[in-house]
Amino acid sequence: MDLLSFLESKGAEPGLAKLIVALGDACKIIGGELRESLHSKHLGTINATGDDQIAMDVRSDAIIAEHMRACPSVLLLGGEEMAEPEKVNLDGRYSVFCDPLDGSSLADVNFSVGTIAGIYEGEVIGKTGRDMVAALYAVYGPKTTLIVTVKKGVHEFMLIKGEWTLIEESLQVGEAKYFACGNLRACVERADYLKLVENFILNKYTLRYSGGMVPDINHILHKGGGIFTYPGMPSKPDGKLRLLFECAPMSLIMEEAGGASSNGKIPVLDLVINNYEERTPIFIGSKSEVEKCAGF
Ligand code: FDP
Repeated sequence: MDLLSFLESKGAEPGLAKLIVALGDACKIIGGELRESLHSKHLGTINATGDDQIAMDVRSDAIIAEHMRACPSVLLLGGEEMAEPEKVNLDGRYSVFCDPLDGSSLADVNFSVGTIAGIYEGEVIGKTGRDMVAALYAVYGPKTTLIVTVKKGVHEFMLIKGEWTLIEESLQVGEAKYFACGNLRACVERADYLKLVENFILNKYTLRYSGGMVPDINHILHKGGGIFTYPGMPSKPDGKLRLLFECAPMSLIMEEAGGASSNGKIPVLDLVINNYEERTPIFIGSKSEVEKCAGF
């Protein structure tokens, strides 16, 4: 089944369904350009939210923006490469927050990278991740895939002969002993994180960590469980990962698949959005593993 028919069958409002299809079209182009161009060199520039940029970051941002500007239902477009969200259509219904190329520091070594997006009705300040109406991520690996939720489960499409084709319905996250611990540098500043990591090792968990949030979380979804962590530390209390266009959409997808996500105290989806760039620590994956992390 193609993406539009599938979204309609899940009851997605027509403007939302078309918006997701437009994001899917943008991801097709980003995936194609990643495969066939040499855009992974560092530019020596820093983006609006403080990261080093490669040419493909800038290009991916332009591809997403072009597709969103052509979509009448988009009100606001914000994301990793933009200082302030752009007002796209004053009578648009949805705000889209997007990380056009997550994990771009891995592009030069040919690891999997991805695009993440969260979609809200209206403005987002003062709302929480629970107000999202849909979230998705694309994975650019040996296969190009798209994981989507319109809050009716989590479903996977694969790019086959240029079309997004449904390959798996209702992905489920239960329990599995895989760990992906980001920001291990935090162990130097906080003994609790070192103890948590030691607990995974001593309990014979299998390490599966790529350094890219998208493939690391995709691993949990496909192996039916596990945990991804990126804590804060005294010198950087909120960690690195952005709430609006990394942690919130991934948390919606994880909860919809039966998993959980926390900042160590409360569910990431319950965090109130105060500004467009805010960051949050994150512990995401199997329910019992997220509880274990909070305990530590
Ligand atoms: P990247 O900087 O390569 O874009 O937020 C982006 C992210 O990658 C995540 O995909 C990844 O999990 C994390 O940063 C890795 O951070 P460290 O460089 O601190 O390990």
